[in-house]
Amino acid sequence: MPVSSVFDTHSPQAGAISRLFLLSLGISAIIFLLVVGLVLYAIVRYRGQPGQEDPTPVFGMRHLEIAWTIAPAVILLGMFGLTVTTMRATNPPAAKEADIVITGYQWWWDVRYPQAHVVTANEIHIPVGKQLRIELKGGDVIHDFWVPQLARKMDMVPGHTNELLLFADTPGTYLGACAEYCGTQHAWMRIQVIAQSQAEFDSWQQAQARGAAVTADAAANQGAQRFRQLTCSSCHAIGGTGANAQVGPDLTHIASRNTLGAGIIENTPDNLARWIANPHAIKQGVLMPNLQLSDADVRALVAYMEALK
Ligand code: HEC
Ligand SMILES: [Cu+2]
Repeated sequence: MPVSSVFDTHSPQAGAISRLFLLSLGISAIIFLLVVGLVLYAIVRYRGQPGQEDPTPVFGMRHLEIAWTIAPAVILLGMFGLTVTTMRATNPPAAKEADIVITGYQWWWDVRYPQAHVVTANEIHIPVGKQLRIELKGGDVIHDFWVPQLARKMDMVPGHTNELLLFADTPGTYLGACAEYCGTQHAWMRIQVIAQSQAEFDSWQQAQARGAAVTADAAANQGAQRFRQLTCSSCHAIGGTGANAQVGPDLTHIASRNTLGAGIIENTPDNLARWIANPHAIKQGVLMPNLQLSDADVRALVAYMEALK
């Protein structure tokens, strides 16, 4: 699994946020050490001695009071200025068509590329070195999109579209998560951003834009038929087959994804079978029902999904 550290940023906007964070951490550390140091010094230096009289109390000290009013005011003003600059650096420029539209659902992400007519889920492919404009929406409750190494953190609110810039300077897989508690499986609402060279990205996008693969495999065709009969198609879309419901993730190219259930398990044939047989055993409370399928149905459905490259 790739790691995701706020200290290892890969975009100008994430870098700006990280620098501001480190600066405020540094300033806070200095103030903390100063206060604790002075308290410790006073405790030791002015500790009571046997037979000593009480010291005379001191009231007011204008110079000191002016100093400790002005110093924090200057620090706060400075931080305010830097925060405004950072916000400017991380906000997208004035309205332009979105490159990717991401909608948060309990507990997965719907990902659309409107210009290329591509729909996928939980894994966002992007070309390296390009500032992409992302629209964020909430499909049911409030979610929050956060990929710390690449972009700022942003709420996904039902009925309101938010925007952010997504950029990666190096190819790789960057992890993110929902950062706004949204119900039982909030912790397993993970997202991957897969940054690729422009050529790799283009061929991925072309493959995703095609309808579902057609195979001659008997088991896979049996699975396709069961998919329609078993009401899978009342929740899932598979491009080019007439299944176009959007309650759950689009499955047109499910076999091309790394994970299932928004990152909870790797996408292998065995795991796919476990998921279809009973998704609740893997992701408790998930909004896909346990359809009590026979082993034969599970096998056929897995053969079908594995063909959906
Ligand atoms: C009531 C709606 C509903 C029905 C019916 C349903 N699903 Fe799902 N399915 C979902 C939802 C919602 C998710 C996403 C769950 C999550 O990750 O939290 C999902 C996830 C999946 C995934 C994982 C996709 C991914 O990218 O992570 C697969 C595979 C899948 N369903 C296959 C099926 C099959 C096969 C059937 C029929 C036997 C079926 N589903 C029936 C709602 C449904
Ligand atoms: Cu959440």
